[in-house]
Order: sequence, then C-alpha cells, then structure tokens
Amino acid sequence: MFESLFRRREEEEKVAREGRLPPGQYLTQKFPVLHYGPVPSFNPATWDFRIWGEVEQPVRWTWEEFNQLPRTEITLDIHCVTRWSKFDTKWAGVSVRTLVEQGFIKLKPSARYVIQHAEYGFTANLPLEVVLQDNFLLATHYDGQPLTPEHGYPVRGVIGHIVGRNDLKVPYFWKGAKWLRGLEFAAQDRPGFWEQAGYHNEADVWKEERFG
Ligand SMILES: Nc1nc2c(c(=O)[nH]1)N[C@H]1C(S)=C(S)[C@@H](COP(=O)(O)O)O[C@H]1N2
Ligand SMILES: [Mo]
Repeated sequence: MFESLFRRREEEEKVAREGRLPPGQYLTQKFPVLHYGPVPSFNPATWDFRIWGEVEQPVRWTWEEFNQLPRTEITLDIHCVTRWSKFDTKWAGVSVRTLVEQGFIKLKPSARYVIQHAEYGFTANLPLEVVLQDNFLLATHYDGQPLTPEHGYPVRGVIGHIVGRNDLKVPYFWKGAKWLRGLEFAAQDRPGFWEQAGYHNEADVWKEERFG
C-alpha cells in the first residue's frame, strides 16, 4: 500500500520532469471507468459500423469486415478532464488516416469535422485534421486484450499524447466515444454529448480547456 503510493508519486515526478504531465492533472495507475448511462451489449451478428456524410460513398461494415481493415498500434498518454492521466497506454485498432489513404473512405473536399456516433445516441465531435492525426484510433484492443465492456467493447475512439509528437493536438480523453458505431463526416461542427453539457469544444489538455 505505502509502497505503491510511493511508486505512484515517483512515476508522477518522472513524467512531470519529462514534460508529459499537463497542468492540473495527476498520474493514476488505475484505469477509471467514466461514462453516462448503461454499458450496452454487443451482438456480432447485428453490429455494424457506418461511415456517412461528406463522403463519396457511404460505407457499412459488419463486425467481420471491420476486423479485416488494416490495423495500427499506438502508445498514448491519456488525459481525462476529471484530472487523472494514464501514461504509456497501448492501443490497437484502425487508423482513420490509413482508411482515407488506402481508399476505404473517400472524403469530399467539404468534409471538415467528424462526429463519432456511439450506442444510445452518444456523440463526440472533433475537427477532421485531429481525427486524421496519428494519435486518434478506432481501438478494439487495450494492452493486448480486447476492450472490456465498460471501456467500450468492441470499438471505441481514443485520443491522447504520443511521446515526442508535440506537433499533434491533444484533446481530453472524453473526445473518444466508447461503443462506437460510426463516423459522420460533416461540413459544419456540431457539439457532442459532453460539449452540449458544458465541456470545452476544442478541449486542448495543454491549454487546460476543460469547460466552454
Ligand atoms: N459512449 C460513451 N463514450 C464515452 C463517454 C460516454 O459517456 N459515453 N464518456 C467519455 C468520457 S467523459 C471519458 S472521461 C472517457 C472515459 O473512458 P474510460 O471509461 O475508458 O476511462 O470515455 C468517453 N467516452
Ligand atoms: Mo470524462
């Protein structure tokens, strides 16, 4: 107990020295669960993932098809607006940038924002350029294992900081929707669930943009 408290403090001081601890955040070794509403169930026979809006061709992938998309692994520092940060988290899944580059998604020039649509109508909005960054992933796996139901199984958006990539925008972790079912590419921005509840639209962790 004391030993693990001590280790937490040491690791926090280390990431702070490395410039990886954003203002107002603390390091946690746990993985807190945070969301509004119940955890949905998953049926692989009826589940689908849709792409629509400002695209040349709307797309619908079954779970089987989603699993055949090209895969990417990233390591992220994730920062929750409730002030916990978790460092060196390992994710695997599908990169939206790769889908665009390899022609799985054909964007119209009018596409400028992306709305993540999750179960029960939950939404989260981001600018297209952020969704196309290397630090945004449609994640199916955390730390080598499929996501647990409470962390978003089977697919969730994740966004965080990649060490050494200070060129990338880093929004708070709420900008990744758990139980994700589709991406809408939009010409206009539209506030998502937490943004409508008063959270900041851009949500930059380094600028501490917590509330709008
Ligand atoms: N579908 C859905 N996704 C969601 C949320 C939610 O309420 N519903 N909350 C967000 C918030 S506020 C946070 S902090 C993270 C938490 O992810 P975690 O439970 O895996 O830590 O999920 C985000 N994604
Ligand atoms: Mo959150």
